[in-house]
Amino acid sequence: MQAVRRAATGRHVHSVARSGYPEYVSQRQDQTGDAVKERVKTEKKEPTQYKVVLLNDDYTTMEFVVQVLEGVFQKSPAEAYRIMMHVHQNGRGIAGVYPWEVAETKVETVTSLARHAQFPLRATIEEA
Ligand code: TYC
Repeated sequence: MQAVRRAATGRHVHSVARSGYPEYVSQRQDQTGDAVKERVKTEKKEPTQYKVVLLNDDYTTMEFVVQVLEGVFQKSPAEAYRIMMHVHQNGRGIAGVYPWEVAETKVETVTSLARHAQFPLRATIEEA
């Protein structure tokens, strides 16, 4: 019994029966002549990766956001500018995807840098 699993919650997992045919192939005959019924499992799995999402505001300078993206999220100057403009125009954007504890630390670092610079810049964590 094999299973093709995807990380994250509530997604379909297609298991493969002993016949070698995936169970989502409806009514295929296996080697003993038995029909294989359609069965699509939905498993709940804890995500292993988390998105750090940067939020737009009207006061943080574009330069500061670019500095944060370069310094905290290890983006190149061009990529940092691209992400900053995406957040500016769309209200939010992904700064990076990390394991939980790394994502948490990045958010704390952004919040701390922003507070010291007296900007309201915020970052949040979402399931990847
Ligand atoms: N909207 C800000 C400005 O016009 C720039 C900005 C971009 C702020 C991204 C926050 O996450 C942000 N100065």
